[in-house]
Amino acid sequence: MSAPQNDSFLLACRGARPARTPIWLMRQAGRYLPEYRAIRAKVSFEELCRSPELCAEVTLQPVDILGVDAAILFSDILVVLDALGVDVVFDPSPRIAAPVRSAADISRLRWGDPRQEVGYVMDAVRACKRALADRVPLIGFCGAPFTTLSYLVEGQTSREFEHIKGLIFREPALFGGLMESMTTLLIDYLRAQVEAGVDAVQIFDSWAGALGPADFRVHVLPHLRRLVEEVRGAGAPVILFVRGNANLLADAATIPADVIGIDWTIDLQAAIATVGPERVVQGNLDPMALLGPAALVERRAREIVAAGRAARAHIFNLGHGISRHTDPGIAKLLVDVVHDA
Ligand code: 1CP
Repeated sequence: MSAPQNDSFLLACRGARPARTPIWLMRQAGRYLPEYRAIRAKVSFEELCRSPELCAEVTLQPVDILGVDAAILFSDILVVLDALGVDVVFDPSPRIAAPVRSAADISRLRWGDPRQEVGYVMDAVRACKRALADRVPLIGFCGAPFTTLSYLVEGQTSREFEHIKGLIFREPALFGGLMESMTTLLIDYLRAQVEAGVDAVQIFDSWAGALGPADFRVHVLPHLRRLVEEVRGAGAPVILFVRGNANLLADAATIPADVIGIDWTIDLQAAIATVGPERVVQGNLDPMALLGPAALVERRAREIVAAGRAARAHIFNLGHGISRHTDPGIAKLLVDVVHDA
């Protein structure tokens, strides 16, 4: 496979400092773009995820409209649950009619081969690569084991995580077995994405912050470590994004991910001091800052680029997904400012 013409993102993943700071935005394809809404007016989210050509079209939208330095595959962290025989509907937030909470529920899960059960994701990867024609690299992704299981066990987005934390504290061995199986599935799933052509992968532990540091270390970290180590063996750089509790960062950084994602709840400078200046970092503008005026966006962006110079390399991103209330013009301004800084 030939190398992308714009390789600034991959250079930074590998620890080099390209001439311009590379930038992409978490959830960069989505509802804030009128072009995305136009496609969603015609097909449901579920149909979109299962249509490789439409996935490629929305994956490329932010590349064309904003000029970002990487594309991220259009999909969702929960489509992999197809491999378990679990139905998810998007309303637009995910809902699972039959959450998995007991040993009996767990024993009914199917653990199919993601290459077969979610083969449409790998078809979408190939369609994206064809459509990108090596303009920028393509990022694949999955939810981390804990975040993926939080939806499976809670049945929806949760505030308190009472069911999954109940499982951890009541039946730690049962939870550990479930994490083990989910980790194995996600290793296969990311390896299949790499084989289909993605140039890098990001693991989203969006809800790890629901746990305190001691529980994160015991119940989550060993599985995340195995996931990252085994996926790195497939040859693509791995970005690890653990969101929501800056106190987890020091532990997360003990995992040999190529890039450590930083959320917006910590100053980038402090995050770099925590993970060490030899690591590559990605982040970390508060996505809601994009709801402010252009001058504020420009000032904050320049501050983050300046702070990022203390790291071995820095990939600019938001500290979480872009808000659907974002003006695409402001998102474009952000990309231009980062490239110019
Ligand atoms: O079209 C629609 O209105 C559906 C909304 C939507 C979209 C656009 C959902 C449902 N998922 C997605 C796409 C998506 N999800 C992408 C690809 C787009 C891109 O990045 O350009 C990615 C990477 C995700 C990942 C994802 N889904 C995460 C991890 C990232 C994060 O935000 O922390 C999570 C937690 C989900 C679950 C999910 N799926 C959809 C929504 C609205 C959510 C979040 C709901 C919640 O907060 O629980």
